[in-house]
Amino acid sequence: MIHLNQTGYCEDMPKKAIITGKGECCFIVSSDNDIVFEPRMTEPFFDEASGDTVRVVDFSDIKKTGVYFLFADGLSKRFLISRRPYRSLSSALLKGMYYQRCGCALEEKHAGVYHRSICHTGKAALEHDNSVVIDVTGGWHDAGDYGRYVVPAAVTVSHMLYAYELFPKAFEDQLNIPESGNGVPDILNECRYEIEWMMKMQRREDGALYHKAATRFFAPFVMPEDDREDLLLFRVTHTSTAAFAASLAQAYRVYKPFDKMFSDRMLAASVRAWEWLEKNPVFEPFVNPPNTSSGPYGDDNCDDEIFWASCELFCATNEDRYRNSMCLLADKVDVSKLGWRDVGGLGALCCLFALKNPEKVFFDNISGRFLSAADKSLEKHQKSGYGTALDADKYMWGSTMIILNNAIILICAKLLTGEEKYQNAAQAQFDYLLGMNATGYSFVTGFGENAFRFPHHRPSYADGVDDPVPGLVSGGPNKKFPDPVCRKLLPPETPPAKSYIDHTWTASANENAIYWNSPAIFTAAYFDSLSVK
Ligand code: 9MR
Ligand code: ZN
Repeated sequence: MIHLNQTGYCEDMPKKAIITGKGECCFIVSSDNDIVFEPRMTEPFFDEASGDTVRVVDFSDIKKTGVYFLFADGLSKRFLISRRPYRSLSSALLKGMYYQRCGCALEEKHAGVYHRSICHTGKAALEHDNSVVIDVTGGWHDAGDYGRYVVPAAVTVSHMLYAYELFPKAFEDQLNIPESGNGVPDILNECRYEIEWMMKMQRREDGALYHKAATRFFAPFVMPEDDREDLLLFRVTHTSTAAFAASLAQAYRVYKPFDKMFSDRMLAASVRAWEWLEKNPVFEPFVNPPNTSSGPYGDDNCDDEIFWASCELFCATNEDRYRNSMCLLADKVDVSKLGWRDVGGLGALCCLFALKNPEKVFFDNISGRFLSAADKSLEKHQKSGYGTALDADKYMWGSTMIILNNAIILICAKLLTGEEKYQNAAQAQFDYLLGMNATGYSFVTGFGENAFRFPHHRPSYADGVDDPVPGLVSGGPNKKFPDPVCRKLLPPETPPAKSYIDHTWTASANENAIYWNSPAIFTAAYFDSLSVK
């Protein structure tokens, strides 16, 4: 088999593919037969996560743009080299967020064949006290389901805002979403749609955040507008209040040049959330109440969320109360985690890239620990046959997220140190997403010759359109919790990196989620920004 980046390679960047055969007759031909090239190839070596014996083929020396074919062992794969290969991918991943919008119709002029009517417009009643009824219209559907959850929402927005802050050149105002052309980059227009919803999830009386808005049970596989069950609101939580405080304080800084009033409103909301946390120090982890089944997003530790909020609020206000909390918690949290449960890495991004004049000792502490995490990812990358920075025993629900979050860490390590090795390792994670992985699938709908086609995504299933909604990222291989369909179709000895089938009924291996799209947006924006000269 030949596994490569099915979206393409950038003319002046490294280019690698993986082959699992003997590598006999391995050569590359351009489609016009102009170039015939014999690539370098490593000795075969064993890849634990996939059980494959692989060779890495390196054709970085080909720099001429065009269509090529890689031949090896009697097989061939087509690929592209171009000047700006990731521009449309980066846009599509962002547009993928637009397709997740709730509480508005997706009009044909923006959504094409994926247009649909307005959904989930009813008010939501508090699950344990139906005298509380509020309007929580808007935001993005979390994933293939229609729940809307504050913690993953905040994390997603933050990934996207950091992508914008660090690589503004990759973002334009022409995505063809309703706000396009308003003079604000569309990534900020899209995030604002989520932020406005998050602000509705803040309890008016005291600034705490309701954990989520969802129907009692996951909806059947119908279009969102046909999901007519009552909406419920779930109790306020510390994790959602802190993650909200953090992401809104970040958003305050990002939107300030575009809309001062909106920006001030976000800071005020963020401070109110923080003040609730101060007054309510007793942390109670969230569990789904009995007889409900939407995403739990439970978490038994809130230090990392509070650390993140302290960093962003300190950055926004320069006030001691946030600084003290930030310094107090810094050593208690893992500063390299960017997922929905562990968010210390988002606080680290704030310290490393946004804080003005951080104290040297503090900065060195965070950057030292951050870079040592990057080095661990780098080692994993070097050890892996496919170059994937993920240990064989870590292929679990949403493995793509861990891989892409490692790409973010590696990219940031490149930004901090200037060292190419980090960028090259990050690229292997990006190549993984786009097909250079043991399954041979590209994990972005609509991108690649062998892109996955059957996401566990209700609209893609129910809309009557053949192709899935484009620009969605799959959760990827999951050795740990395969759904019945995986257990039935995959032999038990299937290696972790191959524990995947492109099938609608595998929530644990083939769903999409907003916080899997967002690190892909970050990574694509970085690689795209390298080709904007
Ligand atoms: O991404 C979440 C994963 O880490 C958890 O193991 C899993 C089970 O709780 O839930 C995943 O999140 C899902 C959420 O609960 C509901 N919406 C879809 C999410 C992606 O599958
Ligand atoms: Zn909806």
